[in-house]
Amino acid sequence: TTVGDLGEDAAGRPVLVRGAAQAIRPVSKRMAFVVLRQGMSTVQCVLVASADAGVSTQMVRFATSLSKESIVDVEGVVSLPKEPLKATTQQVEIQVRKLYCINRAIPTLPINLEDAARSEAEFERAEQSGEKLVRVGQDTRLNYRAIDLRTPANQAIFRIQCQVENKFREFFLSKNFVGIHSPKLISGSSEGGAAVFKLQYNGQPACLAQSPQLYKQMAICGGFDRVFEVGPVFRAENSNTHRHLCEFVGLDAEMEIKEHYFEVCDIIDGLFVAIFKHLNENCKKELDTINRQYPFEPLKYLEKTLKLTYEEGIQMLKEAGTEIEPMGDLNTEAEKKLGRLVKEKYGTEFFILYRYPLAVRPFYTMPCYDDPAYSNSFDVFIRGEEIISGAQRIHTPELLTKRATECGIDASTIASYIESFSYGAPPHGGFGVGLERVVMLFCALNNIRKTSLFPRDPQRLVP
Ligand code: ATP
Ligand code: AMO
Repeated sequence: TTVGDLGEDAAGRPVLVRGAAQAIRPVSKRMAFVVLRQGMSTVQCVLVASADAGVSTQMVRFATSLSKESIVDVEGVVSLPKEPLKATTQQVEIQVRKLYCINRAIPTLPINLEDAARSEAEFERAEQSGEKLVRVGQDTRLNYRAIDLRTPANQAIFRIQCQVENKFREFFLSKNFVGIHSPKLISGSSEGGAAVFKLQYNGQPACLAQSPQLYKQMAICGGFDRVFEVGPVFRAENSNTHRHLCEFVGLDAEMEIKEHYFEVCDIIDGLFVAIFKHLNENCKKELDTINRQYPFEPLKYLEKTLKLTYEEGIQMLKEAGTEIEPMGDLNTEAEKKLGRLVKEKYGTEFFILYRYPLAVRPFYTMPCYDDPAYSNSFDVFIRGEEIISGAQRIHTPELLTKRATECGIDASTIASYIESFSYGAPPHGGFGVGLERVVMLFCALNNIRKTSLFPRDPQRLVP
């Protein structure tokens, strides 16, 4: 039996349920409650010593002697509760006939799950009423992630993450993209930056892929007109921020462009509107569960995604009193401010900013035909933070060599990539999304570590 499926229609039915004993409350020698949890759902189990039910006082004592989080099997009959139950639990009880302990947890866990599941508002209310509750810090949570992951909010976060990934795949398959897997052990940097993890590959220097960039483009050269990939991305980030991980899940796409790189933006528009709709319509339980611990406003987005030029963005910031170097990049603070301004003016927290200065984009980015100081590139923002970078790519070896050199990259280190464009290569473009960032920002969570199962940041390699 699945706890989440237990409803009033099950009343009177015998059931056998395995779960974790989340809370154990003795009432008397003859009576106790055990709250049993499976995933995001809990059900209250009632033990009452009675000869009719075959429940002895020893069994009640045994149940109350269990340590929290022990795994138990409960055999019993579903019943309607005598008193109203909390809205967060199943609205039926199980009258226990038999209870077996399958595996005991240690008596005192390093994290108290009830504390780990409380919202900030609960802590504040408790403080005001003089009750002492202990907040569970981020590091403690991550040190004992196997316990921390059991909170309802965490169970919901990773179900949402799975839905985003699944929708991403579904959407691309429906648009005739082919799923690919590019190598993660590669010979050099793919983004031109220094943030690479270096290693030895049978005596040769190598590194972990910073993105599938060069290989997804070479797949286009290889005759696949549309490809996507879901895979790990490694960045040797050297600072601790709320939105950078050293390993994250990259959702990447690359496609032939027929006339204009806005064809890529149209794919992003369709993809994300589909993802947001799906989450809002089909993941209500998960979103409500996250909301209870980490309250957030639903994301505001338009049916047709807003596109603004980088210049318009700079102008909006300028008018609001923020001076930005017009040909420089936006820093984190400016991105956030622009997010707020766009929300006020256009009523959306999801938008595309395009036509970035060429100088702030990677070497493979196509310069604008009308003004090569700008580029056919874009970033996409949720709640004022970047979730996507993308662009049209350079598809001629001459220009690619020139741009690599201008960006300080020795073209000989990426010779096979550059040569791929001399064998007949179509105009193309694509984009990369960070899965953890999408979930973090859709749910307005304040830290990317919350949306990574076992996060890797500059300090953390275990667990
Ligand atoms: P990516 O670099 O992969 O595109 P990003 O969110 O870091 O993702 P950028 O446009 O490079 O986007 O950076 C935007 C701003 O974020 C930078 O101006 C800088 O303020 C900040 N930033 C970027 N990387 C880091 C980092 N590793 N540590 C601290 N701050 C960073
Ligand atoms: P970029 O470097 O902007 O672009 O990365 C694409 C997206 O990946 C996410 N991201 C990160 N997420 C967590 N931790 C990090 N350290 C981190 N760095 C990036 C962000 C970002 O928008 N090759 C290009 C994409 C392309 O043009 O196709 C690229 O890698 O959500």
